[in-house]
Amino acid sequence: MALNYISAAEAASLIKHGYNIGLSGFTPAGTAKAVTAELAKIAEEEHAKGNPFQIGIFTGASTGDSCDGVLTRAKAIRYRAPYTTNSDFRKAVNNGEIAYNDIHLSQMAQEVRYGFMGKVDIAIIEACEVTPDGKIYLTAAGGIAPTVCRLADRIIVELNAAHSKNAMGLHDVYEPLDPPYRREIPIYKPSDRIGLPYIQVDPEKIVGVVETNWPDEARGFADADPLTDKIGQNVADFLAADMKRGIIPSTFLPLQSGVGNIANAVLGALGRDKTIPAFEMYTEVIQNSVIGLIREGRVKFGSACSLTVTNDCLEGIYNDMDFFRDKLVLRPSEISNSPEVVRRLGIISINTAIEADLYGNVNSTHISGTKMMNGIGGSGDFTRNAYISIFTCPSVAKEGKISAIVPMVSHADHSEHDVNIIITEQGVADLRGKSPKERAQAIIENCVHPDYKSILWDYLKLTDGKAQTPHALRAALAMHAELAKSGDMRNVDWAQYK
Ligand code: 0RQ
Repeated sequence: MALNYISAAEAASLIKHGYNIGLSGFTPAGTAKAVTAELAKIAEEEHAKGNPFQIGIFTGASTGDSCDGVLTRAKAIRYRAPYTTNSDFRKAVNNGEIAYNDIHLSQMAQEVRYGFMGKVDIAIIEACEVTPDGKIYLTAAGGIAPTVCRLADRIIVELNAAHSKNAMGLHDVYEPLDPPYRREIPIYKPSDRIGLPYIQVDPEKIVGVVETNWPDEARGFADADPLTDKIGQNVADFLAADMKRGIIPSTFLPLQSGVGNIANAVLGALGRDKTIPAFEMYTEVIQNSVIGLIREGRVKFGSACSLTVTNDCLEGIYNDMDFFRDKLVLRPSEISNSPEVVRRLGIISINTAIEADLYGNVNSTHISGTKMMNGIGGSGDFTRNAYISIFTCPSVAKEGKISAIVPMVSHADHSEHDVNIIITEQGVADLRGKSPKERAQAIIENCVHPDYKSILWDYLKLTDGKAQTPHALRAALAMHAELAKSGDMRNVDWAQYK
């Protein structure tokens, strides 16, 4: 069957008010761009005519501005899942304008398959190649593309020349069976390949191929600074010490690392610490720093869902595929983040917290308990199942007005049962094998900023100190209330809670 080449505007016109669209991509890598940008224009035109026009978006993780950004500004999104980082979307969500379902990334594809979020009307898939017999070769991310391709009534392919055809072969496309007859995902080491290098679809479902030349919209990250460097060094020193005393095998264990400046600094420090042997990554996002470490031989293999790298870095990979082909694999998010595989491989997970409490509960998503920041992303997939789960964060935010360590988290994403280690620039709190009261002591002594140490010790004095998890309930969120009142948690006055 011949492929039907159409414009982005023609493709967008196939999407109607009330539809759910399923997108390729994971972070701005590999996501649809041209059709969603045209769709925003249609929404604005319809709204100008007084007609409703809103859709549901199912995708792998965050997207770029040409998807979440333009569609949010056009007020075209009714519902969206999962993770996003777009600031306009964030504002709209916190204004109550969009229904945002923030779920674990490993669960997104299966929850769409189970029908929890409704039907997928149209899939929009970015590809570097598509064949008349229905083979779609993805670009820089796996995401939920295989699932939405299979479930959607119709598929639009964005054939993006900004991604080299050298990307063919990077992917390992595999969709697990659904319960009750689910089998194990047969990945026994990060480099195992278990699927196909393309998505096979019924060619009849491909209603249009849109040719584009639109680079990914991945953000660059700020250079490391003394604070992120110190956090990174603390992580590297902690892992090296754990290896020295035999808790981590001398061959080391595969690493997962979150996204952002701290993650980059952590990887930089691990790369430099030659007491740690060259290691593997089984992670969701590969950033520039990992590509550098692969080139240097410090990272032996990288398994991920996306290459969330700057465009010059991506071009470097595509131009050097002979080198990278046996050192990288991209997987769908339900495989890259699979709890089963994470536990089997013994992953060391490293993610960033917004705040943590005295007992080791972590908030990754909500500012002061109510306002969505980004979402849980894959942090829960890895943390709950890791060999060692680590959270990092600066000890204070906003010039010291906010302590990242609080008596009780204002929103809980990762519970005390899942969090092993908390690391700030101040030091390392090793919570493994400790009771809640011992954990509180370790966290205050090692992680809290000097401005807040006595404040948190004084909080504990408000409790009887005997209970399994001592709390003074009326005062547990007083530091957050103080922030809302005076703009500075340091002004909290415990006297009124005695
Ligand atoms: O504010 O942007 O105004 O400067 O939050 O904080 O320190 O720059 O750190 O960019 O790494 O983001 C947890 C949000 C950290 C992120 C979070 C303010 C702070 C700053 C950003 P400004 P930093 P980061 C992989 C795994 C959840 C998902 C996850 C995240 C801004 O890492 O979304 O782990 N993680 N996914 O000032 C008020 C506090 C604050 C605070 C920080 N306690 N109160 N504001 N900030 N702490 C990714 C995927 O899954 C794809």
